[in-house]
Amino acid sequence: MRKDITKYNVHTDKWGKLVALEGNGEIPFNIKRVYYIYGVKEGVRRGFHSHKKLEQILICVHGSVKILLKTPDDEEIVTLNKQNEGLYIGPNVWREMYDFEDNAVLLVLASNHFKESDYIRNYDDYVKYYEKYVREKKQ
Ligand code: T46
Repeated sequence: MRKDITKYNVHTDKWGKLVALEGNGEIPFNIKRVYYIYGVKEGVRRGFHSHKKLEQILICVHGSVKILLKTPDDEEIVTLNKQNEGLYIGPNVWREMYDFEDNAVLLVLASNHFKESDYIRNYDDYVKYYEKYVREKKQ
């Protein structure tokens, strides 16, 4: 695993700054859903799941947040704190979001609609799923 961060073009003029993102353009999939997370209290950790198919781009449009990305082989922590940086998270990666700065807003662009059946919310189940369906494809 390696940080998969893209820096987006910022249109700056005397009136301020604007970032434009298009599905199958800056965003490497067709965007079917947008959601955002905010109002997260100090010390709260969210996530604790992986997705079987879903692809997402996470952008911290205000403040900062840390993202732990984990597979059975690898682990890394990414700090998101720039409005023009997007973190791609593909399928079968365990994620946890924490250290939300006060007033942080985490915007997420997703490749599909909300489907609880795409989530694996237990770490042991995730490892079993990974060993069964993911590892052999990587070899
Ligand atoms: C992810 C990380 C980065 C919906 O009804 N529709 C939605 O589109 C979403 C995303 C959530 N929900 C409901 C499901 C739960 O009752 O909102 C509640 C909170 O969702 P969850 O506990 O899954 O939130 P996080 O912050 O743990 O995870 C979310 C996304 O669910 C997940 O896909 O990758 O943000």
